Amino acid sequence: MRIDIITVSPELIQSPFDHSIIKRARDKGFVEVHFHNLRDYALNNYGKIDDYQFGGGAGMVLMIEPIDAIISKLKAEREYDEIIYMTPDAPTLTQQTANTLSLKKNIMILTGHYKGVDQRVRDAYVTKEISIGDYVLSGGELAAAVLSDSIIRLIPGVLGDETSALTDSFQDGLLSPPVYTRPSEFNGMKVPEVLLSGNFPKIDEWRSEKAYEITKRVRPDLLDEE
Ligand code: 6GU
Repeated sequence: MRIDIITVSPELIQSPFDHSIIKRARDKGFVEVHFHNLRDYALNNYGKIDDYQFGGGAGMVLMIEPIDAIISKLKAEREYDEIIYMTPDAPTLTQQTANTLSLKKNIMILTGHYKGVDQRVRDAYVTKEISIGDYVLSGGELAAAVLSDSIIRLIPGVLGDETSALTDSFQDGLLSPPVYTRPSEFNGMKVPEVLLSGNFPKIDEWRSEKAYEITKRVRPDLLDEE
């Protein structure tokens, strides 16, 4: 997979890609991530990429020309499965969306800043818009890192233990059950007996029950959706 990220602040987004599972995925060639600084496509030597909004109102709007320049350049080099715009006024990212995107070949992610981008960018180029939740961030960079992480870890082969992504919270519509490791007792706090029993059908059953219990308690809305 190849992910191209267009941003005003590459330095704000790069570090999550240099650690842990995502770094390993890049090192092993499962994913290539390229960052493009929108300022390199500015209209003039002052690096102008934004302007006041027509009709008045606070906040600057990212202009269409620099964005057109970088998107056109990338599109001439390869075909993109999706051109995604990160914005709070969009459908919320779900595990299902991450699953679907993890099977794509080339993805472009455009991150907004200030008041966002000129609507014509969204109308003309963007094929999918994604928010990461009902709150506002100062820019789309962190959201793009979140989206990329959720996708990259699902690329077949990235997680060593192939089953581990399948047992994630949300993958079966439920949150994850609690986990424990050694010691089996700490300051009088004991690990549930069943997990030490070696009885795997019983352990599976306990985990399913717990997953259901926890989902019902903290995210009952997930059960309603079924
Ligand atoms: Cl994608 N961008 C911004 N700026 N804020 C957000 C968001 C995105 N998703 C949730 N809040």
